[in-house]
Amino acid sequence: MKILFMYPNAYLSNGVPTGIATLSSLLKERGHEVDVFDWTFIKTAVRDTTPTYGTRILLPTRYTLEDLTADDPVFSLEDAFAEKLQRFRPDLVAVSVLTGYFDAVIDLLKKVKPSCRVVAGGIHPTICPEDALSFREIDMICVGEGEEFMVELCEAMEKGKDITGIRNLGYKTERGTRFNELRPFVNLDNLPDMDWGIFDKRHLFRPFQGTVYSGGCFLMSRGCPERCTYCLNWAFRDKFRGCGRYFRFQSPQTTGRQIRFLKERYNADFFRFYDESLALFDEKFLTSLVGELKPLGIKFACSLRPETISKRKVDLLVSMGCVAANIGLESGNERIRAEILNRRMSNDQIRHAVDILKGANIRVTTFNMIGLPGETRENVFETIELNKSLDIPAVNVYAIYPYPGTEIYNRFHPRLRDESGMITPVSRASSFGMSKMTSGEIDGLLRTFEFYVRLPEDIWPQIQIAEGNDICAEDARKQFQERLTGLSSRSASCC
Ligand code: B12
Ligand code: SF4
Repeated sequence: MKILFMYPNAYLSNGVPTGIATLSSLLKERGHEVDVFDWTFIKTAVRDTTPTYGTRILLPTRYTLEDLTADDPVFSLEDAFAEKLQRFRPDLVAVSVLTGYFDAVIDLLKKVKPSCRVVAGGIHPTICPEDALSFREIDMICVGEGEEFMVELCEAMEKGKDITGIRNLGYKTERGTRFNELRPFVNLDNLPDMDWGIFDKRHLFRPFQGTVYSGGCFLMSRGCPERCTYCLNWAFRDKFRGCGRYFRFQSPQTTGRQIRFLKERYNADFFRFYDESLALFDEKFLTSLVGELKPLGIKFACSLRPETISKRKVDLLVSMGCVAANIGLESGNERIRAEILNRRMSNDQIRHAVDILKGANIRVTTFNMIGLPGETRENVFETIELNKSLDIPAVNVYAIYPYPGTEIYNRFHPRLRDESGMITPVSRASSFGMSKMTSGEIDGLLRTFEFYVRLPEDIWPQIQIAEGNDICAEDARKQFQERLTGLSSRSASCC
């Protein structure tokens, strides 16, 4: 069978997606041919959607991703897809899609209709299966994990067998949609090494502190023990009750084997671990991981929850290659953080954790959100003040998006689709009206958040002018940006 994956993604937002890379590897093991239609390097006017406001620095590198793509031809997404279909002639198109990209995928499939069947998997079909199946362009979906599902589906299709009994399948019948029983979770230690080979090599571009490394994304766990109200883990935990232990992780030996493979095969030496917090693991596990990773001499960035951090654990992380960490601070107001977001950590815990990390020479960044339910402008300044007090080199800030399935969504019930039938794009997340600020005010604070954090308080009145949406405000922002980074156009994105 020939399977063409589709990875809808923002232009130049690089990093090989772990889901498709694992599915591709498994399918190839079974003798199938695999290719990917990846939007990341298609230079078009079609862009998402998801502006990130944050410090995109830090040190300039010899070359940037923009340099590497400067000579790429401009293509329309439709032409690129039509050409791919024509060249590869797939027997199945397999789309991996998040909510924010779903409408763009449907739009593309409407314009360029593959002559084979289309299966969709990933977050949107898993969380909104009825919505995903309501489109003529999608023949069937996978709810949840796709490994065993895809192997069974492709084998059945190849042999012309009935597919309607396959677990995790959602499909259409004359009498409506049918959703099959969910299968138990896969054992993460049984998964193959990821296949990064089907992706454009520029996905491996990893600038860090002025040096260009080669590498990508890695997860050694699935699920999460927490229940933050804005996160989909909330929904997954309930949806997959009975499928096995929700928060699972693979052994340090499997991680060591898989990272060694990526290093040897793709020269990968810089990784971004997307596990919720590497410090969640106990010291015994981390010590074992040191034994696996230290000999490989890799560097990595990871996420850490402040309340899981201790000096001893941080020392272990450093000795296995940790050089950068981000902390989900989200709000500077402890009540909002605890009551609205269900993240129970104090500002003191955050400060203490950051001190430990900085003491270990780990570069710390934070993740923050604006537009939270009930939030006022004063509350946003509490977040700014807390970040300021941490004295860290970079901050990331987003407008909260109430994704279907999250507790925040259940509480506020915004409509998934607006009057025109479209899913509200992530770029309009400020418009949900959950906070006490207007959408314009939230967008202005997103544009200037990092300036407030990193520039002296006596120029805050000027920064307020830069919150605007006119040319003067834009000019002011450019000046602040230059002052902040000492760089003008050549910037290297941070991990
Ligand atoms: C790592 C990660 C990222 C990384 C991605 C790195 C990379 N290139 O892989 C980065 C930081 C770039 C990222 C970006 C974004 N992310 Co993100 N991310 C995650 C995270 C933490 C883990 C995803 C992951 O790799 N899981 C492990 C793999 C193996 O699982 P998987 O991808 O889901 O794939 C499995 C199944 O879904 C299924 N499957 C997947 N595709 C397909 C296709 C077919 C055909 C089949 C049959 C099955 C199948 O099989 C796979 C194996 O079992 C999740 C949280 C979570 N719990 O999922 C959020 C999450 C997916 N991200 C989210 C969001 C919102 C985003 C952004 C939009 C953020 C932003 N504002 O920019 C962007 C969009 C990028 C994009 N185009 O996908 C949301 C999605 C919400 C939604 N409803 O869509 C999540 C769920 C977090 C949350 N808020 O709860 N993300
Ligand atoms: S936001 Fe992070 S800590 Fe909270 S439930 Fe999601 S993955 Fe877990």
